Amino acid sequence: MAFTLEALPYGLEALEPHLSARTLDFHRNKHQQGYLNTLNTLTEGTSLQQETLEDLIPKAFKDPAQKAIFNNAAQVWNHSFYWNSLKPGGGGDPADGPLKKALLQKFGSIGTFGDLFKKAALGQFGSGWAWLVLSSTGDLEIVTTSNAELPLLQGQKALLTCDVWEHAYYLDYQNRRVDYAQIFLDHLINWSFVEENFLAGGGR
Ligand code: MN3
Repeated sequence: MAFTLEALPYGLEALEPHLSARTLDFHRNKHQQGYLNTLNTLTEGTSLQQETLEDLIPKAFKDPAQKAIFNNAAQVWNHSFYWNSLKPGGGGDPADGPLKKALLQKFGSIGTFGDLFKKAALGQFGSGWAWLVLSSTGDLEIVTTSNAELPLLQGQKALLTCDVWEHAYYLDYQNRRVDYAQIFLDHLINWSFVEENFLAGGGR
C-alpha cells in the first residue's frame, strides 16, 4: 500500500494573515505532495511500503543507496509534524501545566525560550528545520537540522518544529526569515500539540 497524507488539521486559509492560503496551498499541495509522490515512486512494489515512516526513516538514513528514499520519507514526516505544530490563534505562552513548568525551569522565561528558538531558526544556514526536542536524557533542547534531517536520527523526541526552508515563508515574507520566525512564536505555535508530545515522550 502506498504512503498517504493525513488531512491538514485546518483549512488553507486558517492561518491568515500570518501564513497565506497561497503559501499553504503551495507548501502542502506541491511541496509535501511532491515528496509523497516521489517516495511512492521510489518504493513502488517493495516491502518498504509496508513500513511506518518512523521505521523506514532511520533505516534509509543509514543506507547510502537509500538516500533519496530517506530524503522524501523524512520530508513527508517533517511536514506532517509541522502542520500539527501550527494552529490558528496559536503562539504566545503555553497554558499552565507540565510543559510550561519544564520550559520555565530550562529557559527561565517563555520570552527567553522564544529568543533562543528564533536565534536557532535564523542560524540554520540554508534549508532545514528548527526544533524543540526532548533529549535522550529527558532534557528540553532547541536544535536545528539540515535539509530533511530530523531529531529521531539523534534519539531525540520532537516536540515542535518550524520549517525554515525558504518555501515555507518566501511568498509572504520574501527573504525575511526573522519576521516569519517571530510570527511563528507570536501567533502560530500549537502548544497543546507540543505538550502532548512532551508527555508522550515521558517529559515531566
Ligand atoms: Mn517545507
